[in-house]
Amino acid sequence: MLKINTAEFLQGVADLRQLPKNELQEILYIGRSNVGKSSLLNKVCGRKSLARSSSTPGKTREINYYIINNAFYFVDLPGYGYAKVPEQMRAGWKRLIEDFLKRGGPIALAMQLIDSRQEPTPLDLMMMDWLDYYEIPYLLVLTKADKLPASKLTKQLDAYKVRFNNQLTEGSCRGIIPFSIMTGEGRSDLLKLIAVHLEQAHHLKKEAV
Ligand SMILES: Nc1nc2c(ncn2[C@@H]2O[C@H](COP(=O)(O)OP(=O)(O)O)[C@@H](O)[C@H]2O)c(=O)[nH]1
Ligand SMILES: [Mg+2]
Repeated sequence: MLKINTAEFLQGVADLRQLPKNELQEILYIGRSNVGKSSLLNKVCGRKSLARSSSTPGKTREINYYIINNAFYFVDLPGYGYAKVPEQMRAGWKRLIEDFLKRGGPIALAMQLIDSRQEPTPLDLMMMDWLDYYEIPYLLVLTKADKLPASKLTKQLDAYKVRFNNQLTEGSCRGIIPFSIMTGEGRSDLLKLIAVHLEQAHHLKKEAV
């Protein structure tokens, strides 16, 4: 299992020309505002306030880079789906995210976060389509799992597995993981899967040389 020794905020990127010069493997975090992205990042890193939680949802439009163990990046993509965001800003978000995904950077794994109590939104589905299209391996992380009784969570997990069977078998979805910052559920699974995908990406890179 991956052990996180150091985790530091590196920089915000509002424009792809500002990407870090030092290219390292990336683990992406994606989801709508308020889905629990900052909370999950902090929990995974075992830190209280590494990821800055914005008081105005939808305002953080930058791609935030964190450097982990001085070896790879956690990349927090700007949250989406906040109703009050002007259309022009939304178009900017879409362009930034798609350009980012298709730049062919060393993305080892993406986490697509969805609230365990809810259905995926049209933007969640669009993101998953992009991840499949660009063949970026991803996990569906069902957040706030503590807010559902165990039986309902199991049902919801089964429903997601049925609904996204195609993505799981033919697309690039590598699993569906319930997660909670309250109980710690899902944390060790995520750390294991991050380690596996960093290792795989490392081997792929070696083969390409
Ligand atoms: N009960 C519970 N609340 C959570 C969990 N994860 C996040 N939250 C709460 O959901 C709200 C939004 O979380 P935040 O991490 O700021 O979401 P973000 O906008 O996606 O970064 C906050 O009030 C969190 O405390 C969880 O696993 N369980
Ligand atoms: Mg946040």
